[in-house]
Amino acid sequence: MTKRAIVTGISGQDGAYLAELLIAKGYEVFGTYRRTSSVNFWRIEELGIQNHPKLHLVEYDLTDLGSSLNLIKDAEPDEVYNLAAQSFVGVSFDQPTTTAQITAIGALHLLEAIRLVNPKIRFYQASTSEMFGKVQSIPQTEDTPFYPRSPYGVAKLYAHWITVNYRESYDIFGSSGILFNHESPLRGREFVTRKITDSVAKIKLGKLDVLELGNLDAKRDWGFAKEYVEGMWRMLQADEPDTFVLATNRTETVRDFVKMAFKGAGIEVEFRGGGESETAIDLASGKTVMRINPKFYRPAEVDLLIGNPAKAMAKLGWAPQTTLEQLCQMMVEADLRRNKQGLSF
Ligand code: NDP
Ligand code: GDR
Repeated sequence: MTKRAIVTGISGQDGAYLAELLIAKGYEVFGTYRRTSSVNFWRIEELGIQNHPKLHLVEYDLTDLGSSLNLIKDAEPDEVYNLAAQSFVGVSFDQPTTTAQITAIGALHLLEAIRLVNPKIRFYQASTSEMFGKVQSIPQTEDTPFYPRSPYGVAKLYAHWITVNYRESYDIFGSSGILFNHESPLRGREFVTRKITDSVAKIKLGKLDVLELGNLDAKRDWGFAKEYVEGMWRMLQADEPDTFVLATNRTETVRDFVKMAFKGAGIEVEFRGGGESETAIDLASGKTVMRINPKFYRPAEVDLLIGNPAKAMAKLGWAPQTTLEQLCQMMVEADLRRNKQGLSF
């Protein structure tokens, strides 16, 4: 029988890749989007699935319990993937209440709807390495204690524990994927990797002079989003619900990624100075192509993330494949193409 899945957040990076994967596996997919004055489906358009007969676009808001009940009743899913969130850490400091309502309570709404309508539905919660925050051990695993450092991290921690709680209290198949940063050409431009690759492409094409960034010392474990959504699916095919880390077990600084991206566009840069005065110079032209703007600093920072995906490798047969160099190159090339075509998303 054809399986049915709800993917909340179809307009986001992971929602688009997951919908593509599930359609390829023969699922009937119900992808949710929010009503706005101008809905933007550029990601599923890039993937060429926006008009696929197996993809049904459903208007839905995670902050509304009634909307969650109707969604679960109407779609009659076998699986629900909760990817919707206010997912930008920086914004969560400015909008902590909205972040909590969407990112924390939103997950509870879906779990309540599942409990009331059909507790046999399998549920995936998009948890995050941001829950480790001020890390308590290196590398981080499923057993590392949490210490979130932003309203976003705190909200995600609630969603994570309520998923575990519904698993233990009501026997709901709720699995939580603690995913480390994952990027792609479909990443939003406010996140640092895509901001860098898009700006590097614009600098290369003479459309921008300087890239402005915040903390260059932050270290992240960056993987390829398309591989991470496969891990989400595998979690819901397992015999038992559980919690899994998906990561690459490699960490690099934002500075390293800047250098890699410029190199990918054929520009050799050298970093000079330090702190708020640090710059990157194009060695061929002598021009400054990157400088610090303190407005991009955060009130509290997550300094270092590196995850050990050994449990997912052993129990789900999942493993990251794409190196950071390959990922960065893929993103730079996509942004060069888009900028040449005058596309801005
Ligand atoms: P995006 O920010 O690209 O997508 C988030 C999605 O959530 C968008 O489709 C957005 O819709 C939707 N959304 C926001 N608020 C609501 C709401 N009130 N009701 C319904 N939908 C809403 O995130 P990613 O695709 O990168 O990430 C997917 C999930 O995984 C998120 O929950 C994120 O926090 C989590 N995560 C991501 C990681 C990463 O590195 N990418 C790592 C670990 C976890 P709209 O387009 O209308 O804003
Ligand atoms: P993150 O991703 O906070 O890890 O959350 P982001 O790309 O926003 O930041 C990564 C690091 O880069 C530093 N940084 C900057 N970040 C942004 N966005 N813009 C800048 O100009 C800039 N300069 C330096 C940040 O301070 C930070 O240290 C992402 C999101 O996808 C979350 O939803 C997800 O849960 C986590 O990854 C895992």
